[in-house]
Amino acid sequence: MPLPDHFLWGGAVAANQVEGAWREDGRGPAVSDVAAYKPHLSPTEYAAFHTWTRESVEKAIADTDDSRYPKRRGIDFYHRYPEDLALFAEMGFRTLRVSIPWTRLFPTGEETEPLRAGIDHYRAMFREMRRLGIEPLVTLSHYDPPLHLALKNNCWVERSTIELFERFARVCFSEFGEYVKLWLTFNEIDGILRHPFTSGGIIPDTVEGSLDQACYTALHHQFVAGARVTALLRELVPDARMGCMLTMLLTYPNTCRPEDVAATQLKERLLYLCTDVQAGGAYPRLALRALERQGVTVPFQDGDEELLAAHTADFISFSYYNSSTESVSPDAERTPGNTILGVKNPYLDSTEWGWQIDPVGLRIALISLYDRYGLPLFIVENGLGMRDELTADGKVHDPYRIEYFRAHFAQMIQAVDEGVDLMGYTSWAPIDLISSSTSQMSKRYGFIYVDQDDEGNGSLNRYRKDSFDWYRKVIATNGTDL
Ligand code: BGP
Repeated sequence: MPLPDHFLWGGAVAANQVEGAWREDGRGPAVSDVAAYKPHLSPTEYAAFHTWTRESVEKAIADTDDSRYPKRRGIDFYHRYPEDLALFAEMGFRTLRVSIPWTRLFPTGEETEPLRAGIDHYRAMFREMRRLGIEPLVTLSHYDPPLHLALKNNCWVERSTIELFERFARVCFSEFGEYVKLWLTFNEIDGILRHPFTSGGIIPDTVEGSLDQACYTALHHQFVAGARVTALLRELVPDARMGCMLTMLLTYPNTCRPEDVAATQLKERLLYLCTDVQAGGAYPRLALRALERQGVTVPFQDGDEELLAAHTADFISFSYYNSSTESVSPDAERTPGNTILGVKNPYLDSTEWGWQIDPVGLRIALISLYDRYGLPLFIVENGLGMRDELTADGKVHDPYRIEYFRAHFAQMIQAVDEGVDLMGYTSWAPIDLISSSTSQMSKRYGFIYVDQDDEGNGSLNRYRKDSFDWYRKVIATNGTDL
């Protein structure tokens, strides 16, 4: 049996998509609080960064009609976490990935003292997870930089944000380190290049100079911050481990035309830029040259290179939802998918949101990453967003979801059998939540159904879907019975 006994099965959520209670216990506004649900926009249009302007952000924050901003209400996990954790424990979870919003501890990001209420809340939650035998896996930054810093100076574009973030991380490690031994720095750190506002607190129309330059500057600051908090974790919680986190956007050449292969290679080089820095400890020469050719300079300061080399990640985590296809031909048929426009792959089916389902791609991703870095891997997001139907007798029949996971698990197990060192797997998401890219509730991922619609109507009651029992069985048999 390839999966080790200690394999960490579980699920993953992000605070800004589940917690709600956005004004409670002194929490300050985060960029996620201004994400409105806009039914008339397609997912790709919605997620496109250019929809954020200073005017739209200020208008949204002044808008007191919370019903238009689903991430402000989430699924009320802030209050209902004991019930939800109990359901996860019932499925046999050995781990749960959550995030701690910076603004629950430092409302603007600039305070010198953290909020006690925030600390107490997460201490209680992590204690409860431990009591249930669930190992917390905690992301420090998951698409929720403080809105104050975004409006003040485009947050991560400013180098001084590094110290502020370090202050936040120090509180997290000293207050929660007793319970939390697995940490991640930035969720999908590469996301800042595709959606700079939600990822980096960058408001495009307020950026001086090119947006590309601002994004790579911010990314560099996140790399430096990541290395600094990794050093801090080693000092404060020596038995803990720090992971980096990448959006594993696997790309195939559309044809064997050499130009398609070359274009794919370039895409791949930029894809691995983040893990090369965070896990490998340095910017690769070819990627630096590619940036230079784009007119982008990395804002190195004295000591940065040594710091990045000294404090690399202990493991590599990643999200994997779909693959895309690269073509240089203008006639190739394009398909929308998670803000990335790729070319339609005729061998794969897509979801309603244009995400191409590719289980074999998961094996390819695992092998590529392990081959390149030789570090332990952790799949921290993978799942299927679909519309589900709650029947009158409180059931949700979701064979499509079981089929999706079954196919992905088979490939994952095969990769482990081929020699990949895989620490665990957390599904996105074990419970229905607000979609990151579209702010929809109706794009559902969970094994647990949450009674709430896109407008926020519903009892918020939780229901076990058919996939709930199936996943429980998979965990109980450590993947032998799919
Ligand atoms: C990842 C994010 C998650 C999550 C997931 C699904 O990019 O890290 O926060 O939401 O995508 O995306 P969506 O909610 O847009 O379907």
